[in-house]
Amino acid sequence: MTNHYDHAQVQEFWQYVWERDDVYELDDDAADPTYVLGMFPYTSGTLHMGHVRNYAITDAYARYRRMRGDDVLHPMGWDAFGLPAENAAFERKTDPRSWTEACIRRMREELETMGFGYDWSREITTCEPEYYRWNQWFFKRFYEEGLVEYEGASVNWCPDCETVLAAAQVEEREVGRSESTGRGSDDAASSDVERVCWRCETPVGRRELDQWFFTITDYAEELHDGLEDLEGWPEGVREIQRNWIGRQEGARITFEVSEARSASNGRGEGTEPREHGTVDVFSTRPETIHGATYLAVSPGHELADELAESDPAVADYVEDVRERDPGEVGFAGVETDATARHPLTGDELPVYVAGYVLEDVGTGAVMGVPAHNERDHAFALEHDLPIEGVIAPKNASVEVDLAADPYTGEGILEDSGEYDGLESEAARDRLLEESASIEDDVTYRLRDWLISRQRYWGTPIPVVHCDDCGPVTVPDEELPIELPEFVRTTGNPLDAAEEWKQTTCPDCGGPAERETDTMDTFVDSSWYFLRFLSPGLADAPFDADLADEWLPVDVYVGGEEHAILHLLYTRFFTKALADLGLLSEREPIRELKSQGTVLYDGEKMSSSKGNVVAPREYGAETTRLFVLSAAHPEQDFEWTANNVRGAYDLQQTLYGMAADFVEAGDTRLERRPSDEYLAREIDRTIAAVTEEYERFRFHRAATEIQELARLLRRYREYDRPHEEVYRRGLLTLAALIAPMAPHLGEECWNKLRGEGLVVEADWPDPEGDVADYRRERRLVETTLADVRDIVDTAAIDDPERIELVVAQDWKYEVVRLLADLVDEPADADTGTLVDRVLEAD
Ligand code: ANZ
Ligand code: ZN
Repeated sequence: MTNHYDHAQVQEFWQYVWERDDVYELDDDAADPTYVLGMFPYTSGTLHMGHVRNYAITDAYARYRRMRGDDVLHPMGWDAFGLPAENAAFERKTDPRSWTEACIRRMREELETMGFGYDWSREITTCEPEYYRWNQWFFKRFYEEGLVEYEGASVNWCPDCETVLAAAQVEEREVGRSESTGRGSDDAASSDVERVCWRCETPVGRRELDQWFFTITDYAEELHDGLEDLEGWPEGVREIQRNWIGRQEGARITFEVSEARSASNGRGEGTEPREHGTVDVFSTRPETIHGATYLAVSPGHELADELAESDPAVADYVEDVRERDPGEVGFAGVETDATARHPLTGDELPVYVAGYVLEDVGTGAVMGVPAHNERDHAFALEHDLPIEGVIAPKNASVEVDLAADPYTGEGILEDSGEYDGLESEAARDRLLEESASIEDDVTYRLRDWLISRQRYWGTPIPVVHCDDCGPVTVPDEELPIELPEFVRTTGNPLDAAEEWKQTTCPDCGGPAERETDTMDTFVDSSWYFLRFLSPGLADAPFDADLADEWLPVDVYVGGEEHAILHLLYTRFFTKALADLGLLSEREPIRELKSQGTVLYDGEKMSSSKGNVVAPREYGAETTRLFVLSAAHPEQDFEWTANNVRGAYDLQQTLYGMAADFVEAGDTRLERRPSDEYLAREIDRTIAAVTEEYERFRFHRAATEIQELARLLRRYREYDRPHEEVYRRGLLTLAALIAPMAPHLGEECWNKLRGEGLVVEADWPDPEGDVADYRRERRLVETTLADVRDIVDTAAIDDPERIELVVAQDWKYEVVRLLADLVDEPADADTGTLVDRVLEAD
């Protein structure tokens, strides 16, 4: 075809028209818009293929919903705080704000070039005081609600980024044994993993610092149980969250502890036995209690603190462990002067302080059962503690050598007094019922959210430190606490901003210093979806009435790497805001789609790998169409020049067909069987594409559209097309492709109709009963396969079979194939055709 589609010009024109007509702007009085959101980009400088794919998906869906008649909220903003801006500023001798603003300008232009239909009137930028003041406001509300803690903690520290890292920002990396530090690690299993910073991959160390936390653990249960009902979320993401929250059912067992042995080992000062009250342990296997041969508390446990006061060995050990990486702690430990009374047997058990017992898991204390627990077994070997088996495998042929390995399975109790002979589960039930010292309990592995960052480019924490009053939050009227000017320095620039730092205490009026930590940027992204509702609101973070009507987000699309951090924090925020009475929803996102990776030569396409194919290289629309048609959104796919070309050709074809129809004008008016067939195929395609869009299967929608285009083309090549039927076919193609390729859709729509915008057009409706056509389609397919088979094998000596085929005479394709075979016009009478086919044999 001679009509060439000039994509650059077409794109520019329609983008201009959309903007002029504000077609993507949503009115505040929309009753219940469909909220479609792509995870907003971090302002790194340029869009990569992952962004393009992400936003092509949300855009196609948003456009589809708009054509279905929904009001659509499809906003965009900038996740603009964070360390890379600071690093870039440092390297380029600029400041984080200028750098970030330049990134935003560039990325916004790239998004506009792609023609994504955003309501830009709702654009938000997290590094603006109008935005981050609400982070500070939320911090204060959380503080008042008891959801904020300020605690000295041994924290993960990245020496390269010079900042604290949240647990979820520490990644484990396999290292070869030869590379291991060899610094006396006793733990063979863990010497193979190194804990590194998620951003710069520098090995992470420990530091003791006063830090701000959001107590997300208060919501552990709801965060866990709520996953069950998130039916619109991929099971993979739910499972990752479930594991991260780490719900464990078990029992809390109370031991009485006293310092009874101080006289005998000569380490303690006093000879009087000292009472230490009780220590609770958490166990998932309370029925092993008769096998407990010691009690161990973590170095951060209050009993360890108490004992350290009078016992230098304990003090030294506690100090030593604090400075170590958890992976290096191994099974070292120190025996204390204390003993614990076994709640059932009354035996006195030795009490250890041991680094393998984690401070914030369970109660921070364990009963050591070396016979049935891996870690306790390793500890017992190291410290020569007795190993007493109390669970025998049910299957007597299973060999158990407790000196070598623990038996960790369930089984039959032995050496457990009155519980002997019971199965594990029955024993658990009875113990819980009968022993006052054993209570049902659930623990979670989830840790509190450490939000303090010792960096400049983030939200200042709205607190001042007063010598007399301690940490005091800043009054609401003083918000936002804006960042001072950036200074180039190693460490935290806020520490160097003396003038900004010195202030007065809101409580006593005395001199005070501002908190110099800023908030983790995940605070910004935890609630940004709310700010889009009312981005300009000056006296509240969001409009509560709109939130009631417009939430939750109907569809949220982003990378699976956000399965924990962002998506968990967002859920936490929503629940906390609901409990503050600010929101009625308790879950932020109804349907979640995690999109797969775009690969290039088998590697992830990313700027750091230097293999990004610039979205512009093939024209924006080609890129969009390609990323959508290449694979299901959740699958990875390979970027190949060939397939990109395919997307480009499809545009040329569709445009060429529309232009040719308008220009050629060689249509006819009387209807033929082939027109009926085509009309049905148009209907069938509408129904099929609709269903594919509903399910986010854009790749299948594209295939259906392509097939209809092919059919229309053959129809056109074969005969003069029927004016009305053919026009409907072409308009249908324009409408169906428009969500994925809106510029092309507009151009074809405009050619065919001369007026109106396809973005504002109604989604096409089938004219007939589609259910039947689907069945017909299957029939046609088998029939066609038959005919091809006949043609291929020249097996045309079977008149009955041919007659069967041809009897369905509306099947234009069949008629045409047969006609081709015998060189007859396709509108020949089918009876004649059969005769001729048979004659030809
Ligand atoms: C006694 C026991 C006997 C346990 C037994 C297990 C098996 P897993 O094993 O991963 O499911 N635990 C409890 N608090 C801890 C802490 N703060 N630091 C380290 N370990 C801790 O986790 C459950 C088990 O982890 C608990 O059950 C406890 O050991 C240990 F045959 O108690 B168990
Ligand atoms: Zn004060």
